[in-house]
Amino acid sequence: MTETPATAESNDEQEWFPIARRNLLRAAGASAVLLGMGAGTAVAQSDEDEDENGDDSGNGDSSQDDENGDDGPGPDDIDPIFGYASAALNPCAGESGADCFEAFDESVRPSHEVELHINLPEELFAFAEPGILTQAEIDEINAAVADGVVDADELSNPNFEVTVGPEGEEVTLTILEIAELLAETTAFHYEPVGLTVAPGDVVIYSAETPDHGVSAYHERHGRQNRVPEGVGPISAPLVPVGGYWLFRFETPGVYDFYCPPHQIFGMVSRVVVTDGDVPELSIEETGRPPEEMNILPLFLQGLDPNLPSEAAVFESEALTPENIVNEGSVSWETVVEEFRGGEEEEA
Ligand SMILES: [Cu+2]
Repeated sequence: MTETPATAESNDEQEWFPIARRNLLRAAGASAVLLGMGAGTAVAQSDEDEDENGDDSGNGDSSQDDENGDDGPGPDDIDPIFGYASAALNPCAGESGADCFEAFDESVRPSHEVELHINLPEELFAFAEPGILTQAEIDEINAAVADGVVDADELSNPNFEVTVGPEGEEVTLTILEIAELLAETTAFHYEPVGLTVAPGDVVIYSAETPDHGVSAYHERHGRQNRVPEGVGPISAPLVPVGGYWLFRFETPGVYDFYCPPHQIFGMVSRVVVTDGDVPELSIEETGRPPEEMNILPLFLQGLDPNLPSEAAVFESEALTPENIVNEGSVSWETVVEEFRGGEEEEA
């Protein structure tokens, strides 16, 4: 499923469209088959699956029998630490609707989705090369972008054109356009970044872009414990694009997660498991705390989209356990806007 405006995820769509499209088409076919069968006993199936009774839900290990994992998980397939990972068709990939959950066996059916995203406009990298922009231009662009809203009159020469690229493939943008691209950059994130679930609920994490994981802040990962007491060192493998990871939340409380490759860019998230009350956030000093710095500007040659660090994400008002419970889910956009607004007041 997806909920973000096309503009915010345009890079996702351009770069990953072929895969997302293929999954979408396959998912549509699979859903039609399942809906035709009716009943909640159906499991996610491949086109090749000849089972017309949809009764293989009782076979908990069916997915392990198929090297493509296309039969999907069955009962007991979600490990309390490692969840259930699949490189196979994700019925909830891309633009699928909420009925994608129906493709899963009832025993493991998710009731929430979190998407793993990268929104880094490709054009930006061409301009984020040494010697393309002067330090004065970079400083001015960063200042204009800091609050997330770029006005032409914040720039001394907004229509000045900058050209990059090899002969015949040049790209030209104005200073204003570069600033606008930077402001649209929301980089590496979970969507939603804050989520409330009930004990026993299954969450599906959908890899819309590559190289993401989901790991709990846990002492056995060398970090502060930021999960309820007794909860283990939860972690997903790197989830391949178009694939998914399922996790069942049982113990009430607040769970903080990071994406191992992208935590340094602020890619973290919080899940609150509750029957209705607002649980306390518990932090034990068992290891490293979340980083206070977002290093994305280092990768963009000083261009700074002003995004929160992992520590700043967790400190945001939008991600207090109380707000997450009140809202049900909190979008990354909300956290980014709060952070950029806060920076503006300080300036
Ligand atoms: Cu990531």
